[in-house]
Amino acid sequence: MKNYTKNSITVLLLNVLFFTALMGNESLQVYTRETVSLSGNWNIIVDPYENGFYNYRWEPFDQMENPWLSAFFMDARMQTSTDLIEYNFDKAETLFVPGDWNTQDPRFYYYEGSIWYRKKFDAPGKKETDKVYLYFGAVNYRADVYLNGVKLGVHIGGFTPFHFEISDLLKTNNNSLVLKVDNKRSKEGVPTLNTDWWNYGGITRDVKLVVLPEVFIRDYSIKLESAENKKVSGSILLENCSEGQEIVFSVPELKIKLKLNAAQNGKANFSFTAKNLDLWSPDNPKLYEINIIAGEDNLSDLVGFRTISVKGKQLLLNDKPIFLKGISIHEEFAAEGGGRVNEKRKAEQLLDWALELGCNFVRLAHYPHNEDMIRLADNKGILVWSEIPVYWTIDWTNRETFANARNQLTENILRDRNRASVIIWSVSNETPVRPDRTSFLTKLVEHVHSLDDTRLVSTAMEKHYKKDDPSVAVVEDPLAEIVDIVSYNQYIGWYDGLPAKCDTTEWEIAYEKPVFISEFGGGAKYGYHGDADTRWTEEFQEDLYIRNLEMLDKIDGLCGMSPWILVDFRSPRRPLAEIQEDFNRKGLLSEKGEKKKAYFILQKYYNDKK
Ligand code: GCB
Repeated sequence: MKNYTKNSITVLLLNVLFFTALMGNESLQVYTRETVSLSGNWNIIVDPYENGFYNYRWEPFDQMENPWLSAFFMDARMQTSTDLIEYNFDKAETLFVPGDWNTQDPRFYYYEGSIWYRKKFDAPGKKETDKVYLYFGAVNYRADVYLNGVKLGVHIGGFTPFHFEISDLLKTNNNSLVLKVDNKRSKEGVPTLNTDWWNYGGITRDVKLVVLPEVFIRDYSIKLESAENKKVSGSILLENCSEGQEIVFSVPELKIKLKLNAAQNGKANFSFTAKNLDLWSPDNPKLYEINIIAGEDNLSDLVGFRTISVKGKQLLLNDKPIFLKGISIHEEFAAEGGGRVNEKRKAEQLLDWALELGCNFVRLAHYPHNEDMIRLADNKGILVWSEIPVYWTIDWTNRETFANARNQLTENILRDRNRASVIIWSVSNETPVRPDRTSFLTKLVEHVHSLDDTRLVSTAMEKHYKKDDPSVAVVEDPLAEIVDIVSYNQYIGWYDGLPAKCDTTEWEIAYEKPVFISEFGGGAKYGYHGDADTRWTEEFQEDLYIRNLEMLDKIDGLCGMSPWILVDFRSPRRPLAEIQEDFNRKGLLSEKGEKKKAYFILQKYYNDKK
């Protein structure tokens, strides 16, 4: 390896200083702030062998005191005609950010591995004392992030936001931001090796620069404590402030204006009662502007106030029973050939399809969706089930896997805990009933309670049959004891018998809790017609919906459902030629948005439902 150009620049010593193994997370509220977007074309280098990351002894360059210029994060260029540097971002091809790589170039359709991204940018206008943060909406799956050759850190998990403070590393011009993005699946990952959705890689959500004054509002939380008393409480968290820092919190429409003082840890709690508070609900998605001012910083947001609770087998929104007319949704928009939703208009189209179906609820499967989706749900009055990708067969006894799942849950909750639309945090989907899994998930449920005591916790479980009577379906899962609503997926008529089996199946759910059907469904290819006995026809799916709805309606305590699924979605598990062609066909709409017959069955059921 003598040929390699070595570099001894000392700035790299800083790598050790700035390196953080897995991002810890303090949240940063960014969505409503003025930011500088780094969207656009980024130069990329495809690196299946991770050549830009490891030397030929497989030692990571970024842990060496003097990494060679061959480390891609150095973003180096040949200076003399004899230099040997075997990459050049300036001349490299580009990909659009935000966006998955799979649908931007046919070469990357099935790609799982590393791609390096590089963006050059000038520092945004700022005062000497200002703080600059670099914010990522999501990168799937692992992101190693470098600025001007210095490692900022690593983030693991493909669907939640993370950020770095970069004030001290920023140059006035020509900053080099480099990411190694790796979407390789692994046994110990969350999700693990096996999923039923496309493993879209890349910088899939927005990248933003945020300039903040030295003392700034990092985060806040707000909640309606009681629908009856209309009492609201919350807290505000400042960064870099001294004890006693003044904060003004106001809700102009309610004529609420509170003067607060931060404690030593930067926190200030508040509460108020507003007898004239108009509660948020699907029928009345009322949002109030709130303003927080602290020193030179101010943060505004739109917030709805509602409660969600259970009483016996009843689900109550603002103390009144509600039936969740739901549908499951993947964060994908393939209508125009794309994959992951990377624009607000696409998120909005998905929600508008759900509204047209008659829904007041969406299950955002199987991972946190983009923030636009949640904000739009707030605006449109759609209730939300929010989930992390603890799916099927996680490595239950691995401590890192647990830390990773817990971290994704934290990041999800801290991003969305002020959104009225979100009523359920789900910790997993279809996991096997065994002690190591139950202890893993119990700890996650406890973690949710510690972060947010205002919402329900659930998980999508599975059904079983009574041992002595196979015509009676039951849920036997210790997890059902600790979640707030008993939710489960069931596929009678598709994986379990044919649709007629619904007619002879009865349900006995032994728990004194509301019952929610988190999935049911079957596949149909749009435009493929035949009789109801022919699998993949629209008629088969239509019949399956008719019989399932009739069966499910008889369940004692049924509080709603989110059939599987709104739109056909890509999955590597679905290769059947002429029918699937890489799409799971259980959508009520084709990937282009064409309505199948079953769509109208569910629409009528929801429209008739009180
Ligand atoms: C399930 C999973 C979902 C799959 C679906 C299917 O139970 O929760 O992720 O896509 O079944 O189509 O098999």
